[in-house]
Amino acid sequence: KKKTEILDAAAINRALTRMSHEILEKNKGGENLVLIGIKTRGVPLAKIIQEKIKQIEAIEVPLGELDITMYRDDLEKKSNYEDPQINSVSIDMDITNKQVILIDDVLYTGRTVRAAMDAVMDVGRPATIQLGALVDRGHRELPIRADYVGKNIPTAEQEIVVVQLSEEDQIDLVSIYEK
Ligand code: 3GP
Ligand code: 5GP
Ligand code: MG
Repeated sequence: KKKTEILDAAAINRALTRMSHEILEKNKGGENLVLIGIKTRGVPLAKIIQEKIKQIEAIEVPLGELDITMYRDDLEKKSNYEDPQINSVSIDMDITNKQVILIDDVLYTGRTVRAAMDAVMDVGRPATIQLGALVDRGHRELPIRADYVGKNIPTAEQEIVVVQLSEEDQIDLVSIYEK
């Protein structure tokens, strides 16, 4: 049941532009960056950021992908899950001494990001791992925070943040639903 539209296409685009500038500012340019999108919707977000960095600095930042699944038997009951599982790792570039930026659509408990950090550290030894999320909906269960946030959306546990991106959903929209 839809409640509110939080970000329209223009707002999503502006947030991603700002995050791209913040990434470049914090890392003093794009030379040593690697972007890693967390499937599904972290990947198109990472591609958009890659494209924006290309427009801003004329640098093509390499992009990898992680496929991580929550085995939450019931999405409505947060206590009922196992830890996220890594399904596939597609990181073809050398990440040694790189600034690795994980990109996900929604940051919630932090368990997916913890699993993503494990997967990255298995591949190599980056200089840093940073995190960008289009939406931070709160309710963290681990000491994890995002370095780059599109929008903080304080949510109730029973709410769902629905992220639609044109590459997957033919529309760019972030909205809140009641389960
Ligand atoms: P996405 O990352 O591919 O966009 O977590 C797997 C998918 O389930 C995510 O897809 C996300 O959009 C969707 N999802 C929607 N609401 C929730 C939720 O409350 N918890 C989790 N884990 N996933 C949710
Ligand atoms: P976490 O592991 O932080 O609990 O959840 C992060 C992952 O679950 C993200 O990849 C995200 O896609 C998904 N997720 C958790 N809550 C939501 C939500 O409310 N909306 C959407 N779209 N995804 C969510
Ligand atoms: Mg996601």
